[in-house]
Amino acid sequence: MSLPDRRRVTYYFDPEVGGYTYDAPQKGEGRHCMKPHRIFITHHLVRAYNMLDKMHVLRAKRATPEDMTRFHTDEYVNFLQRVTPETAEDLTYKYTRFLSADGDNPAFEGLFEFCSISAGGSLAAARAISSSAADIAINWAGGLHHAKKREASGFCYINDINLAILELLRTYPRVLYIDIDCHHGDGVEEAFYTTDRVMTCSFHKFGDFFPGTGDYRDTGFGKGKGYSVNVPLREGITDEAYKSLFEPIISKILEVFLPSAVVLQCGADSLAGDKLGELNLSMHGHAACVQFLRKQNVPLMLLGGGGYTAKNVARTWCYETACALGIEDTIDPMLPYNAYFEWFGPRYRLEVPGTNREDYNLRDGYVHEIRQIVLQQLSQLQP
Ligand code: ZLM
Ligand code: CA
Ligand code: ZN
Repeated sequence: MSLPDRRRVTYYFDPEVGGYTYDAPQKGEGRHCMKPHRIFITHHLVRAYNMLDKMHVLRAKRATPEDMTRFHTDEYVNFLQRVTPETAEDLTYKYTRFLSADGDNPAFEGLFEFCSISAGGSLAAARAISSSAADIAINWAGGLHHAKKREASGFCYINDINLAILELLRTYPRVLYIDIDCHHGDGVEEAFYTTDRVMTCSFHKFGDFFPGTGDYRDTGFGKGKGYSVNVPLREGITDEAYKSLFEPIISKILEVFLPSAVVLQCGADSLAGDKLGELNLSMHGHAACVQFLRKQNVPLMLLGGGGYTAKNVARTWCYETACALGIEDTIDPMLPYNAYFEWFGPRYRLEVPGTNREDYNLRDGYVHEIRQIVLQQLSQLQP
């Protein structure tokens, strides 16, 4: 007889997170594709499925400037505290420092508060894990993997992931970071590029795609040689091909690295039909990564990240919350009524199907080739 498959799950949610928008009012441009509101919709679905009473639901303390300077510079954090849509140009010396002029990282209203909610949730999640209060800790407002020590990048300002990993390293000898966002997790890779205490592994679209880094030959430096793992993908990857990379590569990493905790960035722009992403995962293919890691019985943090077709992001993160709880098999594929019900027409289902677009990863044996290369690199780590 097997024991019930329960995990203590802590879920961080701040209702104010949905109120921020990345739109720079003074510029009068179109609407920014990063929409914090998707986290609010996710929460509505989680509630409508009655998951809130199956886990610890907490509103984390906001991260303070001092918390943020454990990774970022004082000068940069101080800038983020002071910048407003009106002062952005002056404070950045016409955007030559801290922010970029290209529209990816606008100085939106409430920017610092938004950062402190996102980072506060990930820090609290790390503490819940390292104090053993939770087996799985979730912060869908986190996962902002491009932010650098002294600079914003790719919709990310404060790197909540690096702050969380640094917190975990106070307790644990080794932390594994896995990134299934469609973009390369460059800010996390860079921060831990020279250490063997953090292994980073990113799966991402590569080749003429932001941020341009994440070649499989970039494996770390010095003591960190071999501890950065990159799985570059071509456009259109489907569930089956993704799983045939993810499972053997992560299994090998678990075997050679023996992490004491795992941080999974669940960027949902790797889903089919994403406005920015160019991959083709279904909701179930994406969630298979969560299910696979939950099975490993290692303390697990689940973070958000990208995801630009908001209703599919909400569906997927709601379903992944159910996976964390181990109740995904009991979830009704017909969505329960909720305040955003109309958004989910015409089918009103908890699903994101893949499409019939071509998977360029299946051309000339690419999936097999990249799997062999990465597994070969990992085998060199064995003592
Ligand atoms: N232009 N508005 C992923 C971060 C991806 C750099 C090319 C943008 C956009 C994009 C912003 C109007 C994560 C680049 C793109 C102007 C220079 C990117 C504002 C449309 C808009 O309409 C837009 C208000 C904007 C930005 C498209 N930017 C698409 N792709 C990437 C950054 C973040 O998912 O990994 C984690 C959260 N930036 O390609 C340009 C080179 C800026
Ligand atoms: Ca990635
Ligand atoms: Zn992304």
